[in-house]
Amino acid sequence: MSAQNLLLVGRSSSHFTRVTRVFAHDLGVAYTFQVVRDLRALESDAYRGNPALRLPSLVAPSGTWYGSLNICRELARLATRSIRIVWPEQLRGAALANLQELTLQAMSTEVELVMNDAPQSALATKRRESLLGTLRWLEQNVDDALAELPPRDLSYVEVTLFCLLTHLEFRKVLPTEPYARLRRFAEAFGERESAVATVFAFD
Ligand SMILES: N[C@@H](CCC(=O)N[C@@H](CS)C(=O)NCC(=O)O)C(=O)O
Repeated sequence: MSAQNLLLVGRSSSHFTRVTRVFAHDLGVAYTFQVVRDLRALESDAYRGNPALRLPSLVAPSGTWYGSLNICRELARLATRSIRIVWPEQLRGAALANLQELTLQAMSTEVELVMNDAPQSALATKRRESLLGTLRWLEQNVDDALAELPPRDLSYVEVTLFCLLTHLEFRKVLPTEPYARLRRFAEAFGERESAVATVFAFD
């Protein structure tokens, strides 16, 4: 698949976009990147038709795919490189499944906090508590949960967790210093070529 046939619509500062770029890199799938300039745009055209007004989207010969998991799956179908991927539905046991759920929820909570115009509101206070409680849970459970993953080259749960943790620092939403195990995980994962190639930046 040539870069001309695939258009990834997102932002270099977006953690959900980064998830898809890590997958594309590891899968060896080339794409053209189109930046969504205004995250507050109210027309779905700005997001390649996504009526939820969210990014990323992937415009492919098979159709336009909304959301990072859909996009990663389509990238895996398009790839000629064969790698072992662990998808969310393959996670066995509550610890790993909850790690995935809480990571994705924290990513969404973080988006809400970054976009929030009323940081002192009761809702924003609750969301920050939610994020703090989630990080405490992730810290306590990350090592045992990840130890249950089967042999793999890539897993959605690890990529999303890495993108969450690095984004918290990048957008200065919360410091990650108190979470030593999570930081160790992020440091180790951050050495991968695909992590180095997709470092957050403001477009
Ligand atoms: N479920 C979507 C969530 C995407 C999402 O929330 N993206 C953020 C940027 S990282 C966004 O579009 N935010 C705009 C908004 O919340 O209005 C996915 O997995 O890609």
